[in-house]
Parts: sequence; structure tokens; C-alpha cells
Amino acid sequence: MNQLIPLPTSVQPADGVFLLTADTTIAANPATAEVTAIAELLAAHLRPATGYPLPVRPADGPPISGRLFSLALDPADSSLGDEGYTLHITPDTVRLTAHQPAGLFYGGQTLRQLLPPAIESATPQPGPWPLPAGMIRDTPRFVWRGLMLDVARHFFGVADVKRVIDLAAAYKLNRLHLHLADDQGWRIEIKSWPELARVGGQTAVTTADGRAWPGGYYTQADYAEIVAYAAARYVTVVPEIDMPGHTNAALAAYAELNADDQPRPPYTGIEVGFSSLAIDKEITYRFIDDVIGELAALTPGDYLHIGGDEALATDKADYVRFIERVAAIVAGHGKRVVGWEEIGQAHLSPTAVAQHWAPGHAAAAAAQGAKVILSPAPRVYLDMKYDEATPLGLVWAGKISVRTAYDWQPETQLPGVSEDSLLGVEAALWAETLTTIDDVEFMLFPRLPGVAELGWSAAGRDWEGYRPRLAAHGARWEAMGVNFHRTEEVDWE
Ligand code: TNX
Repeated sequence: MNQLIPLPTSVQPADGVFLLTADTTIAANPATAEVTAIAELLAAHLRPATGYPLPVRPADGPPISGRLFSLALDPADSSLGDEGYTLHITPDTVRLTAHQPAGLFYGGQTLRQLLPPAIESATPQPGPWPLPAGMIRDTPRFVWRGLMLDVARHFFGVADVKRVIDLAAAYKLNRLHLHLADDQGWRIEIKSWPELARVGGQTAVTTADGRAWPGGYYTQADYAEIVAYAAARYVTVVPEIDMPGHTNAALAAYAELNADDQPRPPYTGIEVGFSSLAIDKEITYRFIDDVIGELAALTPGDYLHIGGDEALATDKADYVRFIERVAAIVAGHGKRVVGWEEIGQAHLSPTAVAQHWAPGHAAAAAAQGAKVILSPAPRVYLDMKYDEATPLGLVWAGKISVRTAYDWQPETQLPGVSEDSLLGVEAALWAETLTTIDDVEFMLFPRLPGVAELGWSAAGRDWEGYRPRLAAHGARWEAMGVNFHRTEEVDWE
């Protein structure tokens, strides 16, 4: 029980173990579609390595013989909130309870970590499968525990995104922010503006050794598949269309979006800050309304991200006017607007969310009542190299060791942004230098679990306590086939 990441709120070990055996049944109580789906997902995680049938049954159905593992909603314990759970393990039973279904999902993730690492294997392993007896009660610190994936600089297909969702959800992250459009690529089909994906979807960043790299985009059906897969794992997809800068792919696809009506040539380098939508043209806002409207219809989550960073080719007054107008468009489609912290320069409604990364506008956003997500670049830009020897990654925000990504305090990170303004934390993975899922895994692991712990665990965090817990996860990643960085900061088991 001392290897869990994120660190639970309270853990009381007891004597003995519960042995997961071939005659274990998972009971769902109540056996609603949602609770049953969580139980089935957990069973699906445990079946390949154990080889056990692990049937899921309604708790109020025919009597269950053999060993019992129950998932139950407890309407009385509202102190568990929307995401908390209790996990009570005795030599005879496992009882997982939560106030809301998400808590059952998170308790299931904890349970996976309590089993031997071989449980993560895709093929039958010898076992045995002990779960240590004890009692865990666990609730999250922040409602927003995110990961941003840049699919614009290089495209990652549906299977890769599902893999990222699985790995993030295993550490109780609950937001996947998809950076869907940038200078180098447009990655989502928009039916009313088909050239965005058809033209803008063709390009990607040229690799450092000069190879053109294929683009790609999600059809709306692909995107819906990602959203549904994420939702089943209690991850909300937050789509981002970056604007008014970072828009060359759109400006290449449609001449009329440019102030001079000239289409821009496709761009496959890694400079930032040179592009801008035409702030004074009405067609710009028709375009945005159409894009936001289609995305809003495809996105059940509350949030739409409009970027707003590094608009270096837009002057300040234009920028402010643009952001205020676009924020109103997002609200008009029933969504809460999220933007990089530069949007703090505009007038914001208190429902807006500003994402801190570096340039110093988060306090201005918070002062207007907006909420803040913390993605400080020198801590959680996981596209930065670990150290000089890292073959992938950038260095503009520094080198980010595993300790650097973990060893900071969200509560006091930003002067002028008080704790009640904080919605949570989000790691960011920009993809200028990353082309494959192996690259993505290498940069995320082992740093991402530390950011997940900052988002989930309110107290008890410290680097010396974290190191040995993290070390125990190496064997899990091996069993999962995760390409992780074996940093010497940790004594891998
Ligand atoms: C800054 S952070 C950017 C991105 C780059 C990233 C590379 C931010 C809001 N803008 O456009 O991809 O640095 O680390």
C-alpha cells in the first residue's frame, strides 16, 4: 500500500491479504449501465494477466458463490464528492464504494496498483494475485487534472490517443486537452469548411534531420470515438483551436481568412508567432462561429479552448477585441471558454479559464474572477528535455528532470493567484520533436505521474517519499510496454 501514485488521502494497512482467484466475482451495486461498465472495464484490465473469468454480476441478482469483490455507490457519503472513493480490503472481500461513478473508476485504478506489476501484462502470468488488506479513503485536491497533447505539430492517430488516455487515466488524470490546430497542421474535420482538414491536414513539422513528415486529421467520427473512449475513463476532452495566431494551416486552406486575401504557403518549421487571422474581416467570425459550433456539438464536456497564445503578429488592441468577440461566440454555443493566459489582457467573464504557462497574465485573469489552470513551462512542459543527454525535446523553458516536474507547490506557484482561483494543473506535451507514440511515452514517463500527484494529492507530498513509490512503477510500465526514461534520479526496482 506504500507504492500508490497519486498518494491517497488516507491509507490504513491491516494484516493479511485478499487473494484474487479464479472464483472471484465482481458485483455491481446498483447494476446500472454506468456502474456495470466500470466493473467490466476493471475486469477487462484484470483478465489478461490472471487468465481468470472475473464475471461481473448485479449485486441484487442470484446469490454469488466464491470470493466477492463489490463496487457500490453509497448515496449517503457525499463527503466523497464526485471523484472520491473508499477501498476496504479484508482477507474475505474487497469493497469499493463511492458517492459517484467516477469514484468507482478511480478506486479501480488504485486497485490495479495494489496488485503485483505483472497484472499489467497482456498475457497470462503465474500469479498469485494478493491485494494487501487495509482501508483507503481518497479524494482529489483539484477538479482539473489535465494533460495537453499537441497533435498539430505531428499527428497522432486514434489508437495513439487512446493509449495516452489509458496511461493518463491510470494516474487519475481527468482532462485531455487536444491541441487540434496550429501553423503546421489542422487536425479536425469541419464539414462547413472542408479545406481545413483537406489542405491543413496534410502537413506536419519537418524532422530535425530534414524529412517531411506526413500529416493527418480526425474525421468527426474519429473525434467522437476519442471523446467516447475518454468519457468511459472519466476523462473530459477539451478541444483547442488556437487563434488568432498559430493559424497558418487555416490561412493556407482558405485565402479569404487572410487580410490580403492571399493564401499562405504551408508551414512545416517550428517558429511561432508569425501568423494571424484577419481581425477586421467579418468572414473571420463566421469561420470561427462555424468551427466552434461544430466542435461544441461534438464535445459533451463544458470547455472549449481558443488558444490565444503568442499572437505576436496581432497588435494588442486587435487581440483584445478579437478574444472578447470569440469568447462570446464560445459562450453562445453553451461552452466555457479556456485560453492560454494571454487572454487575461482582455475583459473576461468569471466563467472563463486562463491557462498559465509563462508570460505573466494569469493574475490579471484571476483578478477578473476567471479560474486558472497551472501549466508552468519550466515545470510541466514535458516536451522539454530531461537533461543534456535526452535525444528528444526542446530546451527553451529549461531541462525538466523528474524531480523538477514534481517538486513544486501549486498553491503558491503564482503570485497574485490565490488558491481559490486555481482550477488545477495540466502537463503539456508539445510535439515539434515527437513523431511516434514511443516518443510520447518517453517524454511522459516517468514525469507525468508526478504532475498527476500534484493534481490529486493535497498533502503528504515530498520528493524523498515519492522517489521509492515511483521506482516501483517501472515494472508496471515494463509489463504495459511503456517506453519510459530510466532516469538515474530513481533507483528502479
Ligand atoms: C510555446 S506554450 C508554445 C507552443 C510551443 C511550445 C514548445 C504556448 C502556449 N505556446 O506553441 O509548441 O512553446 O515548447
